[in-house]
Amino acid sequence: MSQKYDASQIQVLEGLEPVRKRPGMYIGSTDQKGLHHMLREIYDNSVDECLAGFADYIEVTLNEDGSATIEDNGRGIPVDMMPGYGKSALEIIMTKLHAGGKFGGGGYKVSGGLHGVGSSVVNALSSYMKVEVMRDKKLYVQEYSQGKPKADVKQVKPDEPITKTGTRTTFMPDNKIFPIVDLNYQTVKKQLRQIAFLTPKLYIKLVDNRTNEQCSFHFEGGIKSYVNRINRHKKIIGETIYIHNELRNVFVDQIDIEAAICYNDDFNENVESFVNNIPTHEGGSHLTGFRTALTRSINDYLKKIVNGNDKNKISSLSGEDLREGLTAVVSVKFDANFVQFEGQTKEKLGTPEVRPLVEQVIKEGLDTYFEENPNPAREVVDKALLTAQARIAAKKARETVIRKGLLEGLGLPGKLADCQTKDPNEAEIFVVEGDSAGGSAKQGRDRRFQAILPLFGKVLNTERARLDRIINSDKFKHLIIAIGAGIGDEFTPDKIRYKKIIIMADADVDGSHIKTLYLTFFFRHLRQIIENGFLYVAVPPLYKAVIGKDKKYLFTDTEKIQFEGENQGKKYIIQRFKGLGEMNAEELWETTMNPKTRTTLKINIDDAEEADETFTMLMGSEVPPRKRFIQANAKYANIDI
Ligand code: 0RA
Repeated sequence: MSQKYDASQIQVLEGLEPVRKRPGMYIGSTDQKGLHHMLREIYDNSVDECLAGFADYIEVTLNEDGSATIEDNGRGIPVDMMPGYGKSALEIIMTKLHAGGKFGGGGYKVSGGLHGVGSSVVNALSSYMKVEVMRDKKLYVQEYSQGKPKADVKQVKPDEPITKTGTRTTFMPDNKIFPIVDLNYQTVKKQLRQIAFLTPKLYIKLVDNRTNEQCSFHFEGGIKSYVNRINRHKKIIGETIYIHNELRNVFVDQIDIEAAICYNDDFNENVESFVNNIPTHEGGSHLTGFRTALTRSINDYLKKIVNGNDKNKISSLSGEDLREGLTAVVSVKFDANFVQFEGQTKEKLGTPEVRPLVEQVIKEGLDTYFEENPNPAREVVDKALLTAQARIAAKKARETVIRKGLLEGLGLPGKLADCQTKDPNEAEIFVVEGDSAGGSAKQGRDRRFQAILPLFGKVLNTERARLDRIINSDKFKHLIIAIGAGIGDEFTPDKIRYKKIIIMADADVDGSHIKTLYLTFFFRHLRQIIENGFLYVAVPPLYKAVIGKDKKYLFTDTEKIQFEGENQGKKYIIQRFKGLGEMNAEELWETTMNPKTRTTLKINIDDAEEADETFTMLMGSEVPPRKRFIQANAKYANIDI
């Protein structure tokens, strides 16, 4: 790490032609996710520079023209000539695939982006890009178009004397590649907040010049602050435990391991894991090591404090008992060259050597903590013992429920209007709130492949409900049976009857509450459905505009204002849909159900997690945050999901 870098250490591979041919191969996709990934690729380099100890400030600006600028106060990308290339290192880094992605001997590169592809890929997929480097009191600039340099790297006269070092990159995502070039302030804000939690040395600022919004992040407490944030509306048990250590190892060279752990009084678990600051939603070897250590350490401590004569006491806790109410952030950092990602979405750490290392560090850290902090330790153990007792009782209850054939024997719910196809790849099910909307949906659908399940009535508060109660609630029971794959331990993905499950609710506050509830339910009890990309929400229009014989549906208030602006002098009528039930079958089909004309939003784990947070706040055990939230939002009466 201490070795000096220069141009000769950067390995050069190939040109950028393949990137524009198959962008998805390099950035995953060209939708909103891929677009935001572009930005992340750029600032990850700045984060690397911070992790290497040379930068502590990153500023991200979303510019009015749709481009973005990322500036850091690192050493500045090297601009000296590359031996054997006759070109500046900067140009090679920006125009060659993988150049700068992997360093030669001595370069310990950590973050390297989701796919570790680096700046050149972003350059290739940008209609315009500019890199400004401040080094040696000089300013160097190079500009590009679709990855091709417009001229050699030039030293230019700065507006003001250069007193610092750093790199400033501006890029405009190419609208020939990305159908929508609209970087979302909230999405970027969330990403940067997470980076700041994971990189406590860093100061991050985000500015949106389109809306004049801005925010700054710096968390000295790092992932400990992160866990405290997760629990900010919860009642915690004990306190947040923080463990950190760095190991050397023949397989992964050097590895930095840290975890922050805290229990709360909920039934659910919320553990987030990261490898080199990249979220690993599917877990992997680091998380396995963490869980093993947690179970072993708490059980060791339990054995120490338990009275050997008391035969009624539970003598060992299962991993499941220790999950209830667990919140934790587990973060490991090691040389990106040894990182193997696997799983459905490449969000699972392979690298088996990491497991025992994490286990060792966490076990030692927890053992020491329990030894030195008997009071909070006792609280955690007592909670786990209670969970174990409840689990044993609930298991008995559940077995009775399942044995009674509550889920299997019953057949499909009477309210379900099933589709004709039995092929889950073609079949979709609309979960519709309310009987009148359900009626329109049944009439309007294409029965060959669309099923309708109208559900009605109060949704059970799954926040505090155990699985056996959820199975017994009518609403979710019908949904679980219709989907066909069971729930909890009994979940069998092969039995899924529809690979598109579309939640359809009104475009108002109640509708958004209902969506939150369903998303929370899936997030907690049928997470695999979200992970497989099977969950969607429908987007119904808010208004119908009629001009003479023509009609147009308007989906947002912005669209309505635009529409009104376009019609000066022309006569038109705008009708507001108060709910889905107000639309007739034809309207519902045209706007919300017909795959050719509708919009659906695919729900990802982040969306569901956010819904879960909102839900916790609204329904959870802590009253004050809910009250604050409702008061603060009463005027707008709008809950974003
Ligand atoms: C390679 C070597 C050096 C710095 C960097 C890359 C670097 C890259 C980026 C990308 C964004 N910000 C960055 N900051 C630094 C070290 C050069 C030296 O030895 O001074």
